[in-house]
Parts: sequence; structure tokens; C-alpha cells
Amino acid sequence: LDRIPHPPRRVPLIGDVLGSNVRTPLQDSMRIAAELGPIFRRKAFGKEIVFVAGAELAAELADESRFAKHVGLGVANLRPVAGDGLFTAYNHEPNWQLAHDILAPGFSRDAMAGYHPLMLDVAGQLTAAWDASEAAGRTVDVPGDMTKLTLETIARTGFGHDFGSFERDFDKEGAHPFVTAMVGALSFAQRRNVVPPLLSPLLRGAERRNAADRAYLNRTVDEVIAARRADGGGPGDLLDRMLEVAHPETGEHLAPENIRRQVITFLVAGHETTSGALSFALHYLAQNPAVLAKAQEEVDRVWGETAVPAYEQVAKLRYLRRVLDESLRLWPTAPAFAREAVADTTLGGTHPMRRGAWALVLVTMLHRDPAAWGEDPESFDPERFAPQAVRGRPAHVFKPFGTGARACIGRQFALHEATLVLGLLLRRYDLHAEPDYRLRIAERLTLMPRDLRLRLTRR
Ligand code: MNH
Repeated sequence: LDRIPHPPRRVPLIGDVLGSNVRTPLQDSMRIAAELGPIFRRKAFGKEIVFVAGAELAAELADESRFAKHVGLGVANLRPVAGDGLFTAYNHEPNWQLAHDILAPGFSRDAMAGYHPLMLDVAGQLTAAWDASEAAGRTVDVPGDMTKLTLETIARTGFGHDFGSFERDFDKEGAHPFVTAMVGALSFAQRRNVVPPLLSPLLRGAERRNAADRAYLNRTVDEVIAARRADGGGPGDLLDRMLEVAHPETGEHLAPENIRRQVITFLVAGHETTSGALSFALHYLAQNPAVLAKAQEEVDRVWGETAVPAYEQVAKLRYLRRVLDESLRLWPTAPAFAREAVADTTLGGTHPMRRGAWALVLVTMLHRDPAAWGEDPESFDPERFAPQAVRGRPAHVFKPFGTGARACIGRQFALHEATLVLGLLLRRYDLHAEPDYRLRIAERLTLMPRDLRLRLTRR
């Protein structure tokens, strides 16, 4: 550990907290990475965390024969909410493999084609709301509306549940209580990481709120399951799989308590990150008129006169997909993941790691390593994802969906949903940034462009 650099001013007991802010732990780590290089450590309140920011070391950590997902930090703090659900399960917990094998077919091509009409319905609610804002000359709240869209999409496609997000009057009623409870539980988990144990009595009020949030999440999920059971089954969606499908080899079923955990897991994991990805992409489109024009030209050409794009027409928006990838490169909305050694090993030939020792991959910095991305990694350029550019790059340098066996199960779902929605929006509107907007990043467990509003005009 001694050979790994750390910030210069360490304070006894509290550690490297000078110049850091509880609201921006990720952006603080990015600044430190820029100074200290591809591997460094930060100490906060007795916990020492090793960060990997460079492409070469990150590629080693992606080697599944030597490393695996580590459930720690923010992920472990979600266990009270998500238990042994897919995202928060320890590698050794039997429910991970069981649920993975039962649910993976729910993300096959066929399954996705089945979700497509429901995704279109939700997108239609978004454009109806945006048409009204456009007609009234109002700007739109991008992260707020994208969160409504992605929550409705996963709830309806996965579980046949309608939260009615678009029918709510946000100014009068606020966000949907499920969203409020979820954001509350996520922020609480985040805060847990940065508040020292000595100060944790100060969290008592927050802990009570957190317990109430968790109870609300559980109650909502139990209602959704009860409704499905009362209907005697649904359209073969994720919830049907959870309730009915047996493991193809062992014949085992998911237990009721585990189903509750999985539903919460999918409602949370299935919407926050996609909402951020859509929001960042819309920001970059509005800031780069040439990119916007090119993407609009593609949608007009590829979709042509088709009023309603078919499932197969979405993946044909190749350029728009590059826009999305480039947004996820600069702001991967799940900005870090942890990897642990499966046996004693040496990282980068110099850093010995015992079995179980772990490091955090700082994906935002991996995605800015000049060795992989060139000398101007901060610039937004979708051409970085043109096929010949991708072929010229080493493996394991683009990891917005994590890596290995525990990588994102919802990747194709998110990419289909986001590309579809961006295509529909660009076909319909020109996007105009607010003149004085400067991108600022809001950090929860996921990233969002803070206070992003756009003005629309119908094309
Ligand atoms: Mn998703 C795991 C990013 C959309 C469901 N997701 C992961 C991981 C990353 C990630 C990174 C790995 C975390 C780790 O190693 O600790 N996910 C994203 C991003 C988007 C996204 C950037 C959108 C953009 N995820 C989705 C969607 C769903 C989903 C949509 C569901 C419909 N993700 C999951 C689940 C896991 C996961 C479930 C855990 C998989 C496992 O461990 O088996």
C-alpha cells in the first residue's frame, strides 16, 4: 500500500477529507486522479480505498480469472433495501446464479421486441407532455422528465405496473412517492459512506426516514405482486418469470422474499442510470448543433415516413447510438465499480493484493485516459465510436455497464429504450440549450446533469 500515492495533507483520524465535499465524492476523486495518476488511495475516517483510474490497470481488473465483482461501499449499503437481489448479491450467494439464469432470457432479443410497444406508449406520454410545454413556450425539466419516462418504462415492461408519473402535477404534488422513497434510500446509502462513525448519531432522524422509505418500497412491491397473482399471470414479463419460471437445470424457483428484492432491484437499477444517460445525451445534442443536425438527418432517413418505428428500426440508428456511447463515456451514470482479487495476486506487476483485497475502478477517469482516448479526452466527439476508431482501441477501455459475469443484465434494454426515445425526440423537436447553462454534475449513487432545462421547437 505504501507505494500507492495519496493526497498530501492527511489529517489524523479524519484522513484525506480536506478539499473534499460530501456532495461530490466522485468529482473530488477525479481531481485527485488528475494529480496522482493511474492508481491512488484516499482515506476517509479510517477506511482506505484504492482507486484505479488508468486503462492498463483497469484492463487487469477486468480479467475474470484473477478478479471478480466486489460488493462493498455503496453497493453493500443498499443491501438493507435490495438484499440478495441481482445487483447487491455476493458472488457466493446461490440466489445470484439462480436469479441470473431465470431472468437472463427476459433480456433476449425476443423479449425486448415484446417490450417495444410498451416503450413506445411511454415515449408517447413524454412527447404529449413536451408538446404542451413547447406550445406554452415553457422549457422542460430534462432529468425530471427522463426519470418519469424510465421509471414508467421499467415498471410497465417488467411488472405491468403503471405509476402514473406523467399524470402527476409535479409542482403541486412533487415526485411520485415511490421515486421520493427510492431517492431517499439511495442518498442515505451514499451518505453512510462519508459520515464518520462518531457522527452517526446525527443520522438518527435520517435513519428513521430511511426506515419509512424502505417500508414504503416494500409495500408498493407487495401490492404489485398481489395484483399479478390475483390476475392469475401476465404477459410473460420479468414478474411472470420471477413468479413462475423454474431454473432450467435445478428446477428451483425464486423464494417470495427474494422476489421482493428483485422487483425493487429492477425498479431502481432499471431507471436511474438510463434516465441520466438520456439526460446527458440530450445535453450534448443541444450543445453541439452539428451533431444534432447529423443525428436528425439519420432519423429522418432511416425511419423515413414510418409513423411508428418498428423494433428492428431502432438499432439502425447507428450515429445516434454513437452519441449515446460518447455521452456514457464522458459521464458513465454508474461512475465506479469495485473488483476484488479471487486469489493472491500482484496488480500491475508492483502492487501485491491478497485474496479478497479490492480496488474501485473510476470509470469516468478510465474513459478519459489519453492512452486509450487520445490527447483531448474531454471533448465530445461521437466519431470516437465509429467502427474503425473502436477497432483501433485496446479492449476494456469502455465500461459504462461494468464487466464480466456481474456486468449489467439490462444493457440491451437500456440501449434500446434510450435510442428509441432519442430518435422519437429528435424527429419531433429542435433542442435549444439555455444560453447561460454550464454542465454541473449532481452525484447520488448515479450521476445526473444538475438543473438541465431545454427549450424545444417543433420541427
Ligand atoms: Mn445496470 C449491473 C450500469 C441500465 C439492471 N449496471 C450494472 C453494473 C453497471 C450498470 C456498471 C455493474 C455494477 C457493478 O459491477 O457493481 N445499468 C448501468 C447503466 C445503465 C443500466 C449505465 C443505463 C444506461 N441496468 C440497467 C437497466 C436494468 C439494469 C435498464 C434493468 C432493466 N444492472 C442491472 C442489474 C445489475 C446491473 C440487475 C446487476 C447484474 C448482476 O450483478 O448480475
